[in-house]
Amino acid sequence: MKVTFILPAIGKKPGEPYIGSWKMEPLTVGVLSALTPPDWERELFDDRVEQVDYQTKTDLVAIPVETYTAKRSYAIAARFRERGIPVVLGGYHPTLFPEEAALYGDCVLVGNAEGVWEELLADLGRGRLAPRYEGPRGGSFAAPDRSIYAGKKYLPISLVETGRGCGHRCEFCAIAGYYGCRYHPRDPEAVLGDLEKSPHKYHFLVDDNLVADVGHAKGLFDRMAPLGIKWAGQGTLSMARDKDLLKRMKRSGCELILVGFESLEAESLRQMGKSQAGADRDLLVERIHDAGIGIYATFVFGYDGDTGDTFARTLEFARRHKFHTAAFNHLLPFPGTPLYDRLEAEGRLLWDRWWLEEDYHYGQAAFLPKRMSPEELARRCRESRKAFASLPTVFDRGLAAMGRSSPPLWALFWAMNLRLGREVDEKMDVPLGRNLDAGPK
Ligand code: B12
Ligand code: SF4
Repeated sequence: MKVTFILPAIGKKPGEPYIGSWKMEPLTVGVLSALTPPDWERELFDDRVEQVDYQTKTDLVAIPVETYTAKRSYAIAARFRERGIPVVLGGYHPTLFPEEAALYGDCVLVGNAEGVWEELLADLGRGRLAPRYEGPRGGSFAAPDRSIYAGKKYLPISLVETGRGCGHRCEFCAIAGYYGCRYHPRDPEAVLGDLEKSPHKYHFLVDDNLVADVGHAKGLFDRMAPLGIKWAGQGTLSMARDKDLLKRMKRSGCELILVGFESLEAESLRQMGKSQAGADRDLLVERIHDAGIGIYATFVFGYDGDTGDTFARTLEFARRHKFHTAAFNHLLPFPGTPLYDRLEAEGRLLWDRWWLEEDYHYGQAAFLPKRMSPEELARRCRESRKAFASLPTVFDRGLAAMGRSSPPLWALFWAMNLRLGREVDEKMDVPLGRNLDAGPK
């Protein structure tokens, strides 16, 4: 028996290559491959870096689906189903909106695959594939089979999990919906095993909130320190309330941490249910920088407290703290989140399913903001990104980065920032689900 994994891409501008900074190894597929019994043959087509072979001889096609890639996933699924090959859909989007996924696949796996994927394959072998399987939401973690990435041109960085989920309840967040606002730490021994086996020195610890359980995080960081690796991760600003945690993070190889500031507007923070920072925001930022860790700051615009002035204030904040890098995103209603339900109830969605719309482009607002038009929201986000990526700002931030960070972080700074402006142009206006079966990858 053979399973074909397909990692769908978002979309592409005609004749242009796919977005370079997104070409990371797909950890999801590594994990699914590890769970697949050894007597199964397996192959991977990564739509971001190669053409999908629709004629491949296989018994099952398995597609991880995110909301941004749903349209593309369904198109790929249709091509295989025409040939009578069963398709299973899983991941964030099918878990949060299984009713939709069920229309486009023969089978939907809701939740995590550990413990259920094996059962699904056995059922297929017996000719009894069920339309739906329910997996756990956190708890057990399989170590990835990285051999499935062989021959693909990915960025030289390994993705590793140290836990799943997050205890917070931010209104817009798909993680909160998927994991029911609970955090599930992974056994540190298993994390260390993954790190030791990984072929790269640089790692992205993919948890959405690495510091959700501070005790677990500290213990893990202490055990990582002797490995001599470098890593980047994601966590809430509250981590800086614990200086000891920051010290251990740095010692374990942390170079860069993505922090979701989301907003500087008190009303917007209240509305989104984000409570990890307030008046002490500046102090906490300085503490992270003083610990020798760079910050990838992310902001979201479009909440009801946001006005035109919010963008200027946020840009000033990002420039003043000379962040390593920053993202200025518009709010987006993902299905299965309280945000989506609220905007729908308020009649403010521009489309019921923006992710399937023929003309929807990356960077386009999908709802009616209260104090500006959808076009102004999208335009101002783009302008903020470009302003933060302008050369004078990059050099100003680069000098600060040199003073406060290690040589690897400084090198990373230039690698990321010198092409930041170009990257903004690359991503903006990419049409979802289009132009992927021809042209350069
Ligand atoms: C690493 C990462 C990236 C990397 C690239 C990842 C890659 N695919 O190569 C980068 C930085 C490029 C990236 C970019 C973006 N990302 Co991202 N990313 C992640 C992150 C942090 C980790 C993903 C991961 O490896 N998880 C570990 C694996 C093992 O877990 P898993 O995917 O959930 O898989 C398990 C189950 O869900 C299930 N499963 C999953 N798929 C399938 C499929 C089948 C067939 C089966 C049976 C089971 C199954 O089995 C697995 C084992 O249990 C997640 C958040 C997270 N912690 O998961 C966000 C996340 C997936 N990203 C998200 C988003 C929104 C984006 C961007 C759109 C951001 C932006 N505005 O630009 C882009 C889109 C990029 C794209 N799709 O091409 C959202 C998606 C939300 C949604 N509803 O779809 C997430 C959930 C973050 C969030 N907080 O909401 N991302
Ligand atoms: S803190 Fe981050 S991961 Fe946790 S619910 Fe909020 S946005 Fe999601």
